[in-house]
Amino acid sequence: MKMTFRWYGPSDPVTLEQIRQIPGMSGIVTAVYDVPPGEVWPRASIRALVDAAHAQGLEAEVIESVPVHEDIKLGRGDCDRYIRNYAENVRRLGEAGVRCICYNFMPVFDWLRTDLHTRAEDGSYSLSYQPEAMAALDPRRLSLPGWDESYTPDALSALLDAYAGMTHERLFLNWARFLEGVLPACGEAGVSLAVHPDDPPWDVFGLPRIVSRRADYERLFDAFPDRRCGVTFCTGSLGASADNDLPAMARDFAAAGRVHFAHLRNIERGADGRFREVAHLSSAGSLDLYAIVRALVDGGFDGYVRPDHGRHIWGEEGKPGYGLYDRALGAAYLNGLFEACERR
Ligand code: DNO
Repeated sequence: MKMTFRWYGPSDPVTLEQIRQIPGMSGIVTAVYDVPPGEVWPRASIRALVDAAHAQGLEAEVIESVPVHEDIKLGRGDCDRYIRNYAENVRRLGEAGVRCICYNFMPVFDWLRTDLHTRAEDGSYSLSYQPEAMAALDPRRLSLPGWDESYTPDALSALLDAYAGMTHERLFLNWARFLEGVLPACGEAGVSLAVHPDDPPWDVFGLPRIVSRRADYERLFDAFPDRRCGVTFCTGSLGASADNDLPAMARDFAAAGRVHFAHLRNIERGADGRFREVAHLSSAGSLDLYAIVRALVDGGFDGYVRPDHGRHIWGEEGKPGYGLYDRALGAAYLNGLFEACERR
């Protein structure tokens, strides 16, 4: 495996100089952030990211994310042009040495939490999700980080209207059309696609979600035998549902050659879908990170890993989930788990 760290570009308060000092870091996970979803990324912007990483002795082989335009998910309007643009991004990223692209296929909203500053007893802060707070939210007026915040309230309303009547089945067919358009470029460019699971892994605000359960993955793998059509195994997302058997899924998906990227973190699950993000250690939450890493390794996993959301500790402030300290502690812990599991 290759241990990586997410970096939000030159405006990220966490610097490349800091990232390179975390033991075992092979590279960064990043993206071009100033191009609207659906458009082609300028080669110069891609180059600048790669060069910045290389200048610090880090690789830039993973992109998270190239966003999928809503017209593709809706199967409407300019969707074929957006699919062609996506394929062009895959080729350009491949030319620049990128090997893995993470994306998601969640309608409108990316990851959702109801509180970004939940205080734990030890004084650290983390993200959490409470179903009753969720029920009180009006999706048309929502303003939480974690998804495209550039929508005006009117644009967001129009988009939600466009999804009226969208079914799981139609969404899957639109996903398949996207993959048929993009996978040939992945083959040419030597790039793997790694779909991120729905977070949380259930429908929200009446919008269907289709990357939540083992059966969703089995359908994808059956429809697309090409291993480049793969997954980002995100433990915190999938693990929010107690129905997902993470070690079994990790082992089986890795053995099928589909896990190109793993987001590893822990959560503490409560009743009725509530959860709170915690430190990475198995003992800190509901997920057995040791069993998951063991399963990935047993399945032959040889992809990219990153510590996912950290808590805010030691007074650090900044982007929710993406401070330096707790993610660095997470990386150190995960390096230990992998070393123990990989050494026989
Ligand atoms: C949250 C991330 C997600 C992820 C996208 C991938 O912290 O895991 O926002 O980047 O869903 O497209």
